[in-house]
Amino acid sequence: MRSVRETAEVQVDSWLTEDDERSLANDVLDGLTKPFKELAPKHFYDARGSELFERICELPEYYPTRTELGILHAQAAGIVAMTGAGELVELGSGASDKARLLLDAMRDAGTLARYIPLDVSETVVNDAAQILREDYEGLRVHGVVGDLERHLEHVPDPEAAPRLVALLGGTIGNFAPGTRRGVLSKIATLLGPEDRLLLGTDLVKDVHVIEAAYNDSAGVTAEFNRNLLHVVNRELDADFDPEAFDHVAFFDRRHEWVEMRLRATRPCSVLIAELDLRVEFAAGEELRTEISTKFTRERIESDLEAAGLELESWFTDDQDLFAISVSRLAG
Ligand code: SAH
Ligand code: AVI
Repeated sequence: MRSVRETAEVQVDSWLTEDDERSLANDVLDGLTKPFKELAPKHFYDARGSELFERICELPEYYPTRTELGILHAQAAGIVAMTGAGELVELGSGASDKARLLLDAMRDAGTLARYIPLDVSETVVNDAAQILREDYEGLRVHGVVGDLERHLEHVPDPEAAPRLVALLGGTIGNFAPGTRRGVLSKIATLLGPEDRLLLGTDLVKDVHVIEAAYNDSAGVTAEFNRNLLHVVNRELDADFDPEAFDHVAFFDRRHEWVEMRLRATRPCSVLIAELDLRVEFAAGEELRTEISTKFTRERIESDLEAAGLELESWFTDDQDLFAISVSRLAG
């Protein structure tokens, strides 16, 4: 563990070590040698990728962010009153904008004590820790830079009050179905009987609305998608030409998820020097970069149940675009 920042009120620990640089290398080795090439979406989020994601959140076509913010706006006070929560653990915290609504509610209830953001992106954890510390008097922030698939045991132990563990934005939908249940099971180990999981999930809806959200007219999602190639170029000394790849995003009705892919517009021979690996792309060949699952209430309930959790409350918007579920350890 590397301590990235430490003052009386702010501590940020990084669990991303040299091994984690190898995690990208190993993922690239596995993913680019498969018959159908694939890379994990967690590698999008270097500083530029996190910035591009924040721009996506502002796009008119990208409904999830504003819809989830609306739900939180309406429900945060009730959730805090129901749980008496004084701590917020946020997994995949990004810019921590949504956390503010929960922190405001805890402050208003007089219970606010500590915020624990965890993200793979060091810049977002550091920036959020600094800004939130300034904005909330007396708040302690303990940031964790790490991978929520591997570093959840480094989330600090609870202190006095019950806590909320939040995974918002629909990020759970970016994991494949089996991995998703594994992630939820690990998250369940963070919960005591008084604690609650807040899970933000995008819902199944009109396919045109979904596909527009991933094919915005300003091309920001396309740049976000290509950023993965910039990351591999920089981190592994590769020579992808990102402009030789088209952004592709479509809704797969059978799996009920969006697939984002990068399609080679011409034959490409790519050298990944650090791995001593040459990868060939035929013209038209695709690399899958992300799935983004769209849920039904039934599917969420069965995933929660498989992870030893039970649904307690279900909050959605008036068009049923997005949902926030509150769940607890199954009794
Ligand atoms: N929660 C925010 C950000 C969502 S974007 C919101 O709702 O707007 C997804 C965030 O999850 C990014 O900040 C990304 O860096 C982080 N992330 C993605 N995969 C992760 C992983 N495996 N472990 C930890 N963080 C991850
Ligand atoms: C972070 N995650 C939930 C986003 C999503 O919608 O699946 C990432 C994203 N990909 C393209 N646009 C946004």
